Amino acid sequence: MRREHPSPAPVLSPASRPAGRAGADDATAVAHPNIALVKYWGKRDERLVLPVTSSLSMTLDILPTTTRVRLVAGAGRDEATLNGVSATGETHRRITAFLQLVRERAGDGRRAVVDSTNTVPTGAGLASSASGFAALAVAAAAAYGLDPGTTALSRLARRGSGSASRSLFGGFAVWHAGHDTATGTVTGTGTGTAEEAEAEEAADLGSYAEPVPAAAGMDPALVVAVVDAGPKTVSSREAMRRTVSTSPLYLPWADSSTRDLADMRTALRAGDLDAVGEIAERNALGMHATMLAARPAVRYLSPATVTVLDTVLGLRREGIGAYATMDAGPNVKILCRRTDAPRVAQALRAGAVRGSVLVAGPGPGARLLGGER
Ligand code: 2P0
Repeated sequence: MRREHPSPAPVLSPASRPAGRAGADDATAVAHPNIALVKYWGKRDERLVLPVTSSLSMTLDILPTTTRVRLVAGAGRDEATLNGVSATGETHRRITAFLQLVRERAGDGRRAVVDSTNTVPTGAGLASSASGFAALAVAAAAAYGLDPGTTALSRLARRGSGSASRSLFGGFAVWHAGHDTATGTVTGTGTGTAEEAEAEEAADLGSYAEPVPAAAGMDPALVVAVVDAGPKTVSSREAMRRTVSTSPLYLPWADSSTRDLADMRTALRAGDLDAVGEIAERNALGMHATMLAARPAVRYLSPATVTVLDTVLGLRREGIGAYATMDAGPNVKILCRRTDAPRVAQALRAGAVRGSVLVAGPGPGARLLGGER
């Protein structure tokens, strides 16, 4: 793994190290963010976090999240801190709801204390829910004594945040939507019959991530251009919901995304980085088009984003294979060959990007610190 930008190893003082065995009541895990090359945009079931389409990502070797879960006998509620700050409101609600799932599976009602640390540069504006819920899934499962295997952990992480299912794995990972068509049936809401519960369980079982084979010689890098570190005005959860329910472009994109995924797998197997980049760029631009057509429109891309897109086009005209992808925000991630990453980073710094420019390579999957994963 490369370290062009130092990837801080998760630092735990000896006193804070967990015992490192399943069911130790105290476990710490580390997970890295991932960037989708074929995007997840839209749920067919909000409660189970089942996506409309399958997606495919690269896990990064920078910006890990380290999360410790300690079980506390007799506590009345879960406590959580993120970078030392107490979680409140929606953030606390999501963490507690997630821990509740783990408690139900473990048959252990004890509440937990969660301490999570991101190494994202302050205000870098990069999503941390993927690495955050992946690390929480691994640490909480170990603390509560569950050892379900990586596929089930991926399904569990999905319930916290869809993209977290992919951060269980290193390198490239595909998250299966879990049904055959982009416009699959919406599953039940959990309030219905035994048949509905059975259908829900089947849908849940079918939606997980797994590693995707890629040719060894490809050597990709993702150059992250932070053009705006501010908070987003519309959450990705709300933006997805609005896009699915109001955008006339949503279903055509979902349909084309299914083809993009098949093409992407072929390009990765062949080690064809230019094809990988072209597919990733068209898939991301299409996703943003669906949002622009939502009512009211969701527009994450800023003038600075468009300037970076021009820089990327300029690099391509010079013969450098550089391809852009954007998520629920204005920042741009540029896929290129590792050998071209310094040139790409330099072009970005010379151009529009006033914020940080980070260079990432393929990173590792989530793991428990202390031995067993
Ligand atoms: C992705 N994004 O595939 C897409 C592309 C943003 C744009 O996954 O509602 O935080 O928690 O399942 O995973 C961001 O959405 O959403 C995301 P929830 P999540 O990476």
